[in-house]
Amino acid sequence: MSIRSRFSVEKYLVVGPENTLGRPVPVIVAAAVDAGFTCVQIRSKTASAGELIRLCDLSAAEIARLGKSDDVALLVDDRLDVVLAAREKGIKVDGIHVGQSDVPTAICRKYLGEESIVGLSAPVRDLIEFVRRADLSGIDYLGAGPLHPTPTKTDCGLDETTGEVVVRTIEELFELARASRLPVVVGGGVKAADLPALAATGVAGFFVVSAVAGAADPIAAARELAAAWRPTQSK
Ligand code: TZP
Ligand code: MG
Repeated sequence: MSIRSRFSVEKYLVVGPENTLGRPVPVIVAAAVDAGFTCVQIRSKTASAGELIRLCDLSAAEIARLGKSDDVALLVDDRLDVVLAAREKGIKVDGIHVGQSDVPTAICRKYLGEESIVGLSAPVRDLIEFVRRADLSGIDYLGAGPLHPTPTKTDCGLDETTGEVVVRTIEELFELARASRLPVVVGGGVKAADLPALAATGVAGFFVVSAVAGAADPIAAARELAAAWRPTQSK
């Protein structure tokens, strides 16, 4: 059975070298996976393709060392070329996450195959309309955010016509969880204190960068987040 049919976005780490306060990315990945995180995305806007491939290799090795290669999905943000090259080298990368203006999901699916995971960031505006009306076939989950404005990705939720950052309200996330047939993972400024209210909306999971990668003690932080997530339902 491929990981596509049983992976979970419940507890989702996004990380790249610019987020770790100088600590190695695989160390942060291991902290999260050991704490029970279910999905890892390698994301960097500064690393070269070669560096990203190396980070995939080392992260996949950490996930394997912890005995979780069949359960914890390893994804790459944006870089279809990196996923393909890593796989050519025999590295277990399970899929890709793309945004609205990145390589189209259908192209990702075509090149990565049916067993891969393809995630998509939801648009800033008209989110509920989008999940009701868009053709989401071939997509495995939706990312939505930010819950709070975040310095990690200042254009998250940015409406380019108004220059305003649009945050997701808890009420909107309730509606989104009900309207979406795909699992929805929510991030952007998420901290442990947000998780009870977020879980109560019925969304499938949360994603974080700095709450783990920027923590003084990433192991303790990942454990605190994992313990604070109490899902009300799963999709
Ligand atoms: N996508 C939407 S917001 C975000 C990404 C990668 C960054 C979230 O970072 P943080 O540090 O958890 O606010
Ligand atoms: Mg992108």
